Amino acid sequence: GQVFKLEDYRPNDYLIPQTDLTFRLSPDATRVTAVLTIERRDGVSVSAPLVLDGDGLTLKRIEIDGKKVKPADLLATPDQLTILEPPVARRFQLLIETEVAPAGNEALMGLYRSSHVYCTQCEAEGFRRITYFLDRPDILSVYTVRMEAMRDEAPLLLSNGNPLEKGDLGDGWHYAVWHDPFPKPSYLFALVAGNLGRLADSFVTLSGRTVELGIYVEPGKETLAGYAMDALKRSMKWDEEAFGREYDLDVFNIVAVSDFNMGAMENKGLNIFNDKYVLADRETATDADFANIEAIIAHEYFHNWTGNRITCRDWFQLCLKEGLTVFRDHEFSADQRSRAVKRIAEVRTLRAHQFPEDQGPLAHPVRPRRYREINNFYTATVYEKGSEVVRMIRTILGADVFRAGMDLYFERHDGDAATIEDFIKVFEDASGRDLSQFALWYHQAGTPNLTISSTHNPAAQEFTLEIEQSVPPTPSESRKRLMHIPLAFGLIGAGGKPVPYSSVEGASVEDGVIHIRKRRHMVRFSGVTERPAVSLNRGFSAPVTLSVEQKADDQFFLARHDGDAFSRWQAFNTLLTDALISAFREILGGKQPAFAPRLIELAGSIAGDETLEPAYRALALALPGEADIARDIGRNIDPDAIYAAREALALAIGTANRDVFSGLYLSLADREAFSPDAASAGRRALRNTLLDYLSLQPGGAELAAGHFQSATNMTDRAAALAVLAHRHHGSPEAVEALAAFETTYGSDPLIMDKWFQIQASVPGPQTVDTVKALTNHPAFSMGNPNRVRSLIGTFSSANQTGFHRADGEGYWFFAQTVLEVEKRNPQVAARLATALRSWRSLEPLRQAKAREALLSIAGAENLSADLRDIVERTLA
Ligand code: HT7
Ligand code: ZN
Repeated sequence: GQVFKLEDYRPNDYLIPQTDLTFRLSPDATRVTAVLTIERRDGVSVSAPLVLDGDGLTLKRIEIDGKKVKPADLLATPDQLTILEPPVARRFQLLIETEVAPAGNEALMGLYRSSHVYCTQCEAEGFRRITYFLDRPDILSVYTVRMEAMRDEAPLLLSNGNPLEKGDLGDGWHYAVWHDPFPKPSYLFALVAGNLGRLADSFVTLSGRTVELGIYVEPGKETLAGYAMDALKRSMKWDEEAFGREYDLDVFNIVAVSDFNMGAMENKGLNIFNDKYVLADRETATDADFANIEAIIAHEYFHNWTGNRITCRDWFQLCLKEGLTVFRDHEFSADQRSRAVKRIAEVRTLRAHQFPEDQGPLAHPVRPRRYREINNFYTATVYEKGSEVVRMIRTILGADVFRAGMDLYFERHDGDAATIEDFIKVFEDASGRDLSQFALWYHQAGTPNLTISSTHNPAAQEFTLEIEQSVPPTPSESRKRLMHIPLAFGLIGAGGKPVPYSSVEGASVEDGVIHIRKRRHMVRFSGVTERPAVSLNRGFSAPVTLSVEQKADDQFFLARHDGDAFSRWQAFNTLLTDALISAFREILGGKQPAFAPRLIELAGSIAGDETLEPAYRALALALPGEADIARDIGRNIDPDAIYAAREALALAIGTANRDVFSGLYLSLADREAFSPDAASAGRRALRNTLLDYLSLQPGGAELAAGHFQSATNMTDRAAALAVLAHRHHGSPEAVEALAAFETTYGSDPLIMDKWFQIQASVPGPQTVDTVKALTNHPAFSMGNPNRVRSLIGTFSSANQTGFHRADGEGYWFFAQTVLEVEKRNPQVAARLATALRSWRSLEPLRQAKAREALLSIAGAENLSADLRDIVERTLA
């Protein structure tokens, strides 16, 4: 396949200032007439051919300035249209008519149908599946869209921008015209046509303009969009307050569809969502679903400025809009909920998804320099690490200068297709600082490591930190340059108070942040009378790993006293991880693992500490996941031994703290009416975490069954079902609860996804057979991405003992299924296939079996570019 390289970027010879589209919609043969105003750029030769992108298109008609183009004057293939000798005039009009079949479009890119609703997905390169175009983000065009459809089939006709006109066409047909005054790249084009219900509201902007808001859902489900609407209005207000950004059209519409490749899409004025991230009430959605809806509604809305008004010059710059918009949605959620809890959750996600990517064969810089298939670069590195890089800019510059830089970005680049260099420059200009070393965070892959040791010299009253940075090699980047790492820290003394110091030498230290720029720093603090415990990477100021020589006493002290809530959580989490790794080694050595009593006691005292919010306590008590432990062990992974270690620690904590946990569990029972707010969700999270521990105690299955039966919301019901299915697999209580859930929710696909997920993540070798059987369940479909991700995705990425079954059966089933999904939807199959990216860290026997499975995918006939790219890089 072709490799696209950043250094090959050139502006196109032509521009398309205006795009007029007419769709005559029909499931198997939709006619698309595109009238494009084409403009040759200044200085370009008149003989320069015009080469337009296509993807599987059928050309029906082509005219230039109203005249038919002769076949000899063009080259037309399904994937490209070349006008060999365009008119001499600088501006001309090109009419292209194509025919597409939305009903048969299972790849869900371009124009497709989801539950009889016509909809589109054009990012990254889906527009070329609708018409021939310069389908690249630096071609900005003003769109006018006319849709014609049978009124019965599609009473609702939506596109980007503002509605202009609508009317009847006779014979049961009608039409609507929409106009978007803001020039936009083709990836932001959208159309929706169908029969949908509407939840309506409005928002008055800072400058007093009224915006009509609409959320469109399957008829009858309008009330389930209430939370999403509330989140939208809060997002609009927040962006005005936090970033001075106001909405710019008269209408803002969101449409929920049930077949969608990703979470949602920020099309200008017409966001299209996976319905999983819109529909919610207490009966159908968990607290995690509510939090996701809030975050994703905000994320897509925030793209209106960071992505749409300022877009990307090319797809190498994807992090320009994605990393920045993730940072913005994180800040929004932190302001709406608990900042500390949000930060811990973000870091857990980053470590679970981005660290393995950065440390494995699919590693790439936040701004990649090469790709074969752009769809495979919507990654945790671009999104989550991209967000961390923006956060570090704020840490380095301070909140006020950061905001000044953002203001300058919006002022300088509104209407542009910009680059990461443009983004960095606004912060250099706003601060007067040189960020060239910092910019390596965008250009260099890999997770930096800091090795840190400390000494205290009481006689000299000196406290010294020795810090060494290293960046491990990653594919095609064997030599790394030194990074600028902002490391927030605290020196903590008796009672948790900060230990004062009079001066520092060896590195620049500003506002509690050590700026590490060299390979080695010896940072000396003077005037330090007592030996402090050192709290490092506070708030997770830099996305790095730490190798710290830290006394266990200090770690326990920090877990009780660190004033930085994130670092306090981190200290306890590190203690748990260290204990789990020791237990893993003991189990491999044939021993019974033993745990330090003070660790077990600390778990009990955190659970009962009323000064800590319940959500925080729940996060602290949630043991590191099996994959987290595997990542920290690094090599020669035996998932069964990790599972056994984790179970042993859960049992030890639950047994020693049984009375405290039981009392707390009872006291947390919901007494008030349901609310999805963060505080109520936090209480449910803590209670459900305690249930998990208590379920391992005598009477645990009955307790969980009671919890399941008395649940008044989906959070508690799903949590109890998971506890029964995972901890009491095959018990009468588990069997009965699974059956009851299926009976109650069998006809609701989004709720059945939870049922699939819970069963796909049951630990143990038998689960591969359960998952195979569930592929034949009437609620399952290989064609629906949500179903595939719930069953196959959960099994392969969240079931360590099931997927990595020692005989390789999990891998074989997975390989076959990936190929089956690929026939319909290559993008979803390619993402699924990344589950094997860490295969080299497995123990040798599993490693060999995983490799065979990967080779069997690689050897399949007619592999899509998407899947080939992932599998070949994984094997390289
Ligand atoms: N910008 C959106 C990306 C997206 C996408 C990409 C490839 C294929 C399908 C897709 N659906 C949405 C989502 C976002 O980050 O906001
Ligand atoms: Zn995004």
